[in-house]
Amino acid sequence: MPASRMWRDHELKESYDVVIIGGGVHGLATAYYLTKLGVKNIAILEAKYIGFGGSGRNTAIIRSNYRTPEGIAFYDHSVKLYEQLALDLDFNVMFSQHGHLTLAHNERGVTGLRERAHTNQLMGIDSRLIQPREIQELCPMMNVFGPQRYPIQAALYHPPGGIIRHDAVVWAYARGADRGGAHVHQLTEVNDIETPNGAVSAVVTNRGRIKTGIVLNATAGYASTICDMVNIPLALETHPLQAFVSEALKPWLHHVIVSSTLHIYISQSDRGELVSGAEVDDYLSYSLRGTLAFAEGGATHLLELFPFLANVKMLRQWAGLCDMTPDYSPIMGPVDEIKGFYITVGWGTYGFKAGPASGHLMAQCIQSGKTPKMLEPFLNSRFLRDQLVGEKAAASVSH
Ligand code: PYC
Repeated sequence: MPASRMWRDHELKESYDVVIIGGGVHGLATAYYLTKLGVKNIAILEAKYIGFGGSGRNTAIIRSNYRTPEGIAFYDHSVKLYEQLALDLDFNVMFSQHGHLTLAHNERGVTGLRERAHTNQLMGIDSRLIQPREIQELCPMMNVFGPQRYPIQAALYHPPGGIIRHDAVVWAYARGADRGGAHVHQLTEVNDIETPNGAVSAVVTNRGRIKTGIVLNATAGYASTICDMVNIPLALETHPLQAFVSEALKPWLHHVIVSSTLHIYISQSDRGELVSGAEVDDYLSYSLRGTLAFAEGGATHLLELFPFLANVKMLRQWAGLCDMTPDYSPIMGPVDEIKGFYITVGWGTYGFKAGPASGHLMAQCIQSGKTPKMLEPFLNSRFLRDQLVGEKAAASVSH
């Protein structure tokens, strides 16, 4: 008997109650949680294939050790949903909570991490400042005490942080949404959104027109292109973020290691590959190509922390698109200008870890028509109110 497909193909229906643009973790999670709330007539439109965008191009780091109380509460909600996800979706998403270490190499860095540790602890998050001796115990292979340009002074240790298998997550959400009745439409590109009288009425795609009263923009890279269709400017810039992966090694790295001074983060996957990345490219671009400059810079910084990796081979390199907002926080919720138009965008370099929380809360928002409390700080209107949610210092690698 042929194996059954994880989700089915469908003809495009003439109308759906909800149309979700973007078949990444955010769109699929929203669809899945909507079906659990009883909303079944949903289309998820993906221009390429499921997980083609940021969901297939990230380094799959999960954590909640953010800086602001709003950010911490939100990402903690996501970690908790991730902890239950394999059970909830009946699919092994390979969540490995082996701990997350953010290194500080100077006094200002230590102060920043201490502040974060205190706020994390006040919010009930397992997160604390540790000294070089404990860092060395946790990661014996790291160059903690040897000669270095930027000696390690302390680290923020976050035991529940870790890594997950990103494609397992998107496939499992797609299957869950499909089983709940949602239609997953790949290779379906949105060309226009009709909004007569200030309310969503239809979405025009390369496969035809769909009548609908509710649209969710859950795209990355093209978030502003979709919002332009309804004349809503977004406060974001799109930058590529690159990463690379090494040949498989025996397991030796049992934590996620991040250094913003060295602009590097690294973890070891269950297959033994080292997965590493840096800060976003400093130019605006939609290019998905890797650069030699990034590979050289990343390798150089990595060798400062782990000199023994000098002869390890890099297998492949890639780039994804990151929509960076001024405060390094996402933009979620309904928009004031257009009835029935919702967004979950601006996910910068922190989108994958947030997928379950954004999906869960956006589904509640759409189903009830009311913005959940946890989403309120992230509304698009915060830029007009000048109430930013400053998370730049807690982005894994920020300049
Ligand atoms: O925010 O944890 C993070 C992250 C890791 C890689 C890019 N962003």
